[in-house]
Amino acid sequence: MADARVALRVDVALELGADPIRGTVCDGTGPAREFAGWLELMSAFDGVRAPAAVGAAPPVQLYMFAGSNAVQTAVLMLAHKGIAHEEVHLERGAHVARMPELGFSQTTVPALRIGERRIQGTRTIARALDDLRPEPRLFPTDPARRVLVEDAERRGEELQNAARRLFYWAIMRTRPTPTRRYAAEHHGATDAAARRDLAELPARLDEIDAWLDDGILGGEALNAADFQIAPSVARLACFEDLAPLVAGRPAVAHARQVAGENEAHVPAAFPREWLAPAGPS
Ligand SMILES: N[C@@H](CCC(=O)N[C@@H](CS)C(=O)NCC(=O)O)C(=O)O
Repeated sequence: MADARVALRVDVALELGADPIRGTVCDGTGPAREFAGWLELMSAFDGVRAPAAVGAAPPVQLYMFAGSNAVQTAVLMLAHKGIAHEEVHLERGAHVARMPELGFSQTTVPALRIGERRIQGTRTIARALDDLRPEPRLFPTDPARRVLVEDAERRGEELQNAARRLFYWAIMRTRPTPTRRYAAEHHGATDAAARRDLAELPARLDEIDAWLDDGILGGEALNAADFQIAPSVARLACFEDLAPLVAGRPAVAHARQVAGENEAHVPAAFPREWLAPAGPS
C-alpha cells in the first residue's frame, strides 16, 4: 500500500496531581483505549496504531477537478474524517469520456475508488465514507435526526445541480468557451431551466436558513448535509446577479465557515425579469 498513515484521535484530560494525564486513543473504527499516565499513553498509541496499520485500510483515490461544488463536498467530507487519499486530477469536460475508461459506470466527478470499489455521486460517497471510517459521523445515529439530515442533504444535491446549471447559463453568456458550451448543453442549462432555478432559489435559501435555525445544519458536529450545501451556497454567493438575494443570509455565513471563501466571480448575465426582488421571500 502506498500510504499506510493512520489518523488517531486522542482525548486528554490534564489534572494537577501525581499522575496528571489520562484519556483515550482511538482510530475511529475500533474501541477506544484508555490510558492513565505518560507510560500508558505510549502503549495505548501502540495498541491502536499497530492493528489499524495492519488492518490495512484500502487505498482511497478521489477523481476530481478543481472549481466544482460537488467535488468540494467530497473533499470536505474526506478532510472531516481525516481519510488519507490520492487526488486524481482530470481535465474538466474531457472527464466525461475519461470516467468510463477508468471503469466508472457514470461520467460524473467526484468519484472515489476505495480499494476495488468505484463510487460516484456525493450522497453515495457520504455513506461509503461513514462505512469506511465511522467516526466522526456524517449522519446522526438517532434515526429521527438522520431522516432530517438526509432530507436536507437530498435537497442540497438539488441545489448543487441548480447552481451548476445557473453557472453554465451565466458563464456562457459572459465568457463562453467550447468546453463551457459543451457543459451547458450537457447539464441542461437551458433558458427554461435557468428561469425555473432562479425562481426556486429564494425558497431554497429560506429553507437552508431554517435548517440552520433548527440546528439541522451548522451544529457542533458538522454532517453530510452541511458539506453538501455549503459549497453550492458559496458558489451562488459569487454571482453578481444574486448579491441582493444572498446578502446577510445565515446560509452564506455558514457556507463561508464550512467551505471557505470562494473567490470566483460570475458576472451579471440574467435578464432582470428572471431575478426575484431582493428581501425575504
Ligand atoms: N449531483 C451529482 C453530480 C455531480 C456532477 O454533475 N458533477 C459534474 C462536475 S461539477 C460532472 O462531472 N458532470 C459531468 C456529467 O454530468 O456527465 C453528485 O452529487 O455527485
